[in-house]
Amino acid sequence: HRRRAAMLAGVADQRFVAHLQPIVDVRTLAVAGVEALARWERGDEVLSPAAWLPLAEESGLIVPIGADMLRQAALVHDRHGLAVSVNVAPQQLTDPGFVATVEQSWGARPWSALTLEITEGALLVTEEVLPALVALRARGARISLDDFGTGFSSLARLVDLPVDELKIDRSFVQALGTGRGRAVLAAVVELARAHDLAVVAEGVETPDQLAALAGLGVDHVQGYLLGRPSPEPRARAVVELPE
Ligand code: G
Ligand code: G
Ligand code: MN
Ligand code: NA
Repeated sequence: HRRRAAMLAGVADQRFVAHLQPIVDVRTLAVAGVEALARWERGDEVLSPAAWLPLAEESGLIVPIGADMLRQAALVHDRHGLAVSVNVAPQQLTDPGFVATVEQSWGARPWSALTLEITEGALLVTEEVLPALVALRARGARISLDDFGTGFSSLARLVDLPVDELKIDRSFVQALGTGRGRAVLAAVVELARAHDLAVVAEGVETPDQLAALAGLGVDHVQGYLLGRPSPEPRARAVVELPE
């Protein structure tokens, strides 16, 4: 209860802060947008979701935390003109006020600059989450299937869902060193193409991974090689294109 009270106070004091990680065009390395990743700035500590997300979900506080992330995403768009991707928890999607919360946060901003990241698991657990996604997508928001490939679901089923983008989990990027890993990703990219889905690869840490992903034809890349999450977005990726 004490941890829950501390978390509630943190929400009220707006201590859950969006750190921003660049999402980069795989060919030009231009910054195409940023992912907002929540950090709890508690005293001198900066706590990653691993330290507090389970309790936030258990207590339901992920709903107001998520609403505050949407508020911050809109400010990021205003300040930097960037497209922003926001992680959305299943509990937010099933909350009756969610569509109105997103509409109020994003207001008259261009809807194509807002991407909502939903995990594959969340989307498949219950069809209950679909109406909110359909409504927000009709508004113009983009829907991204986060951690794609970790959910053991059939690809055929996934592409029938209301999604615009596949965000390939970093475990697949790590497997790129092997011929088999490369073949799996090639199949995913082909599937995405066939269904007009954009492809983002996350967890890109090495130049070899970046080159392989460019070769496979993904659209965007994200990872420590391109830039770590930080409170202020950077204007360009940290790596340089080879001459
Ligand atoms: O930023 P980091 O790698 O520590 O994130 C760890 C996990 O927490 C990731 O799965 C990420 O999707 C999740 N996460 C980060 N920010 C948010 C958020 O604002 N809302 C939700 N629901 N999950 C988030
Ligand atoms: O599940 P989701 O994709 O939202 O999680 C993003 C998480 O991955 C964030 O916690 C972020 O800090 C982390 N992350 C981002 N880039 C890298 C990377 O290159 N390597 C690793 N190991 N983690 C990363
Ligand atoms: Mn994400
Ligand atoms: Na992910």
